[in-house]
Amino acid sequence: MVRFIQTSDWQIGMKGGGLGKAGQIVRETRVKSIDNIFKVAQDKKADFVLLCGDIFEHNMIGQEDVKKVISIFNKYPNIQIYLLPGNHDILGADCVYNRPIFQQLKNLLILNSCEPIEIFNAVLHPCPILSKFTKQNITEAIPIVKKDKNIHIGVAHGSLVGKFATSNLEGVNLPVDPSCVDKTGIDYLALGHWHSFRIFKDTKGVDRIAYSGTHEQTNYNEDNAGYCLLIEIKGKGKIKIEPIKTGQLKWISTEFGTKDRLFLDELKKHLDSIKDADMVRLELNGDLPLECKEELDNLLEFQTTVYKDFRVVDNLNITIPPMLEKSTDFGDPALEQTEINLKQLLSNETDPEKKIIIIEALVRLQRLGKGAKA
Ligand SMILES: [Mn+2]
Repeated sequence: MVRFIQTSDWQIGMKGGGLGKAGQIVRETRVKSIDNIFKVAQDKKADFVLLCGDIFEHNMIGQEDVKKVISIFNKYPNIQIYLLPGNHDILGADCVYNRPIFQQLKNLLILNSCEPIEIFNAVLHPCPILSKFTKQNITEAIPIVKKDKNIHIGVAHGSLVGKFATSNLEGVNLPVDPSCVDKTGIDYLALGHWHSFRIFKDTKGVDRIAYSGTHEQTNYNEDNAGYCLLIEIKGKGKIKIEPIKTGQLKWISTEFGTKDRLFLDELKKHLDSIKDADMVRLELNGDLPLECKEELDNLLEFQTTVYKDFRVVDNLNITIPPMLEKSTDFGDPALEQTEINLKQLLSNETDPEKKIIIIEALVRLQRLGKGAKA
C-alpha cells in the first residue's frame, strides 16, 4: 500500500498578468497555499509528496521567492518530497534546482533522470523533459512492468494527447500518450502541466491517470483549480484518487445579458448572491438604454470595494432614447444642423465610450435647445 500527495503547477513568481493590483494578492496567496498541501500530507499521513513540475514560473526566479518555498519545505522536515521539473523550471545548466540552497534540503529529491526510484512499497518512474517543445511521447522511457509485483507510478509533465484540443501526438508540445499505462502496466500516472484537476481512465475503465491541477487558481479562465490529490494504491490495480481543496481564493466569472431596465435588479441580485467570492469577473452583453447607464456605473463602482478583484468586460450596446431618434424642431438652423452633425458622428462611432459622450451631448442639446426656444 502506498499513500501520497500529488501536486503541481505552483508557478511561484508568476506575474499574475492582467490582474492589476490583485496580482500581488494572487502571488502571495499562491505561496501561502503551499502550506495547505503539507498540512494535508501530515493529516492524511502521506508517505511522501510528489511535485509534478512548474513549481517556479521560470528558472531566473528571484532568490527571495525560492527561499519562501524552501521555508515551507523546512517546516515539514519529516515529509519526503520528490520533485519532477516541468517546462517552466526545466532541467539544464540554469535550472533553479541547481542552486546550492536546494542541495542542503534533506527531505527533497529532484527527479532529474529516467532511472526508476524505489521508495516505500513502490517504484517511481520519472519522465523528465529536456526541451520545452518536444513532440515525442515523454513517457517513452517507462519500462514494461506488467509482471512485476511492486506498485509502479509514472511521473510526467505534459499534455495528455486526445484529451486535449489536439488528438495527434505531433500536434502538441510535451505529449503524453494515454495508452502508456496499458502498454507498460504501471499502476498510476501522475501528471502536471494542466491547471485543472482531471482524472482519466485506462482501457478497462479504471481511473489510472490524473492531473492535480494547480494548488491555487491563477486566473478566471481556469476551472476545477485549487486542489491537491491524495492517491492511495492498495496493491496492484486498487487505486483511490481524492481531490482535496488547498486553494483559498474563490474566483467567479459570469456572463450577463441585458434586455431591459429590469436587468439592473437582476444584476444586483446576482452580485448579492456571490458575496463570498474574492475575484469576480462580469461580462455584460446586450443593449442598455442610456438612461440606465449611470445607475449601472454606480453599482459597478461599489462592487470594486467588495471584492479583492472586480473586473467588467463591457460589451454593452448603449441605446439611444426614442426621443433622440426623430429630429427636433429647435426653430434655429444652427442648433438643427448641430443635431444632424452629432447624429452623423454617432452613427459612424464604434467606440462605446465615445458613443455615450455623443449621446449625452445630444440629450443636452435637445434639453438646452428647447429651453432656448421657450
Ligand atoms: Mn507546464
